[in-house]
Amino acid sequence: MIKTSPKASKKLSFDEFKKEVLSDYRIAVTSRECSAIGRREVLTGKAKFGIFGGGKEVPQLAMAKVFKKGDWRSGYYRDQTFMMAIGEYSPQHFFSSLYAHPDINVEPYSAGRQMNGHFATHSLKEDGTWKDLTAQYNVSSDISTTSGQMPRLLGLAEASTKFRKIKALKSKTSLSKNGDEVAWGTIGNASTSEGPFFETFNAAGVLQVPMVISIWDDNYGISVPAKYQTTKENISEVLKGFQRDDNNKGYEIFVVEGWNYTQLVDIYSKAAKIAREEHVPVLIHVRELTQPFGHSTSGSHERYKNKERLDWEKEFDCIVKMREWIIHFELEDQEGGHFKLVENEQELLTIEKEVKKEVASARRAAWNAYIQPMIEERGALLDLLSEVAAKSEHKIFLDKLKRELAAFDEPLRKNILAIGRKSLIYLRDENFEEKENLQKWIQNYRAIQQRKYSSHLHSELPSKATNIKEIEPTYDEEAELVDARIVLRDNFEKILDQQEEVLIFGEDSGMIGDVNQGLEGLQKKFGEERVYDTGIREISIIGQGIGLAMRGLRPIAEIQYLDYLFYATTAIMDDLATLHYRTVGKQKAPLIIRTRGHRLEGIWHSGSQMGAMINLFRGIYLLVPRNMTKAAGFYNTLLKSDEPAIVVENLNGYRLKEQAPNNLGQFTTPIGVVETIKDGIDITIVSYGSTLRLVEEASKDLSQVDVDVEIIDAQSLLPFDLNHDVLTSIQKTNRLIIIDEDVPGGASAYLMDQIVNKQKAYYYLDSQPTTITAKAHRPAYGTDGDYFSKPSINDIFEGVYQVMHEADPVKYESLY
Ligand SMILES: Cc1ncc(C[n+]2csc(CCOP(=O)(O)OP(=O)(O)O)c2C)c(N)n1
Ligand SMILES: [Mg+2]
Repeated sequence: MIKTSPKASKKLSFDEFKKEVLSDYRIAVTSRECSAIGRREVLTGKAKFGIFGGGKEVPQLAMAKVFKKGDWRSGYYRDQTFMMAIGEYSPQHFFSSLYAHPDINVEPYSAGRQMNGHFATHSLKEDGTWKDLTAQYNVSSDISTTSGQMPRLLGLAEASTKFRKIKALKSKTSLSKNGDEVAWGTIGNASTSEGPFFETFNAAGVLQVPMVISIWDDNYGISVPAKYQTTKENISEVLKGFQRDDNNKGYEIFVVEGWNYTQLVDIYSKAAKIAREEHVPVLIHVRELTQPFGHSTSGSHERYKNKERLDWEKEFDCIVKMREWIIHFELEDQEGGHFKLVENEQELLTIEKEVKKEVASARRAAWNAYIQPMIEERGALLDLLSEVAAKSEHKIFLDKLKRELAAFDEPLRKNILAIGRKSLIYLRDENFEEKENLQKWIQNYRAIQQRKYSSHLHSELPSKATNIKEIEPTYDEEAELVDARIVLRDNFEKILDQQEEVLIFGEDSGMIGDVNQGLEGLQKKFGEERVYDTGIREISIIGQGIGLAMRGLRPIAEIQYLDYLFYATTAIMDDLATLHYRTVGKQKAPLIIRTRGHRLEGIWHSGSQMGAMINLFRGIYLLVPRNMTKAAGFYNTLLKSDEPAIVVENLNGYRLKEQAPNNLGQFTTPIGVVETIKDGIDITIVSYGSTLRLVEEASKDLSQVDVDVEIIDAQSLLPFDLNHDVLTSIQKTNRLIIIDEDVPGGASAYLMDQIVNKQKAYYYLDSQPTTITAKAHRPAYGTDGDYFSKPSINDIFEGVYQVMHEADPVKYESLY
């Protein structure tokens, strides 16, 4: 006889309790049945890959009970039972995502852009504005990288502390209710070996944010057991030092067996209360979980688990244990009343049978919804091909293609388009109306289908950042020349004044106002909640920013030097850059990353790896202002819109003099627009950032020898020159040279491709387009190290002069 208190938080009548337990059991069994049938779908070829939540069902039921509307989850691919328990994942959703159904209304997590098991809810309305996030469950979109969910979790939790502590944010009641929201993280035991886990864990302890991290511990990471993953083979043992005590803030840590339903319910309810009320982070180490289907459909666990382990997993399977508990549960009250959850096993067998039927019919419905449109589309193409074949001299080949297409039992769009496109090859020497109809159909079909896979890399709304028009800085008549950092600082002051949801943080950003004093005095004026220092932990600074931005705040996360941005590469590349794309615009994180780069000193502070950023960070704007007024204008533009961006300030530009504008916080620098900073007729030079100062110097020397250069500041690398102004310049000069401080083949190769291929400048070039870049190695330290590593004024002069010499060797005689 078990004497138990089934629900710690509220007293339920036994009938209610029984109903809740049996409903939980039904969800667990449904989830398991989906996994089993899902695996079969992959093995029989209907889906490509499957990763499931088998063996982790019961603790997720407990987590779902205390997950409230307004709360956030940042988890991983094992959480299907949790998603079902909060009502955001039906068996039909399960199969739609397994088949990769490319419609966001059918597969609401990513419209099939991600593998199954990657969840999300919708934060945004059709017009891109926030839904009432406090009235819904919030699931931040998952990514596949192990522990990649951790940095973002920090920001999701920190947002609650901001909403609780910053008075001006109290009115934003559709984003938060007094910061009562908890951010729930889930992670596999092996993934806790990753750096982002430890970094985030420490940061959350420092920040004291309402975060509950659950570790689903099945003792393995694919085939590698805990022995090779975790010191002492026990992550909560290792993390014991984080436990809070009477004298020190820290974590509350719980350890629980993952098959023990009642204990799990009890512990999750305690954890939620601590995090929600006290804003203290909590760790729940859920041990003794299993993986009955192995890691994924890519292999079987019999290969690496011995018989003893496999037998243990069968016995301690959390659903098996929950089932036993339900059957054996008996309760006696003080009046001698006798209560049972089920009269006999048959009741559970009935549930299990019903579930099997439901899952089977959900599978059929999902498959039909997925395949039916494609069968119809194939029909349309077959009809067109028949009409064309009837008139074509190549009927025999077209009939063969038709037979090929008709033979697919389950045609995919790839099969349909491949046949359609191939047919045009046979028809290339014929012209008649039916062929035109076929061509139009193929082009139209292709455009419609392409969008399903390629839309929403950036905002597609009228408010998108590239639509923000330029407002030029204005100046008093007697405007003084000031250190450029003052322009930046005074503009940030205006921003903080105007927009209460703006927060600025990073290493040394708080008390001293950043290492270059661009935030000097602003913490004092706006308080520690809005302008603040962080630990030295780049990936979680970015994660903090992503999470804060996903909850409706406007963070500016500072990375002290561009060279150190790469510590945060995965958070930027895998999470931030893909968020809008992978949710088809249903979630956004308009994070502004502020950093400083280009020329300073040596290997670690030169910050010119633009080519790497351009290639890795598609989905984020990459802005390279040449001075601080331009930089300030970019911040203003970005805050008038809502998309993520990186702004690279010039490391050696803070003490140069600039005029102080009088419309601070107002003027904007347009995104995707170049600026011609010197007119000329002989050659177009495209450059950006602090290199431009050298180009301007060299241009003076060049004018002495009768070379009149046109200088264009790219300003914005992603996107670059949307108006094709560089092309217009080349139409005049017929020559092009691209100059930057990146490695050869870095950003200069990207700019060359944009100008010569995309803008089709090759039509107008009379000379070979060339580049002047830094050397392939990292820049050496010191004045001479710089001179021999990066383009100098001499290099620029000679590079440009060489082009002119080749064009007119008589006028421009060889220098050497
Ligand atoms: C950064 C990264 N490295 C490796 C992988 C490949 N991978 C996917 S899941 C996994 C094991 C994760 O194990 P664990 O964290 O214990 O979670 P479980 O699958 O056991 O629930 C690995 C190595 C990945 N997705 N991301
Ligand atoms: Mg594991």
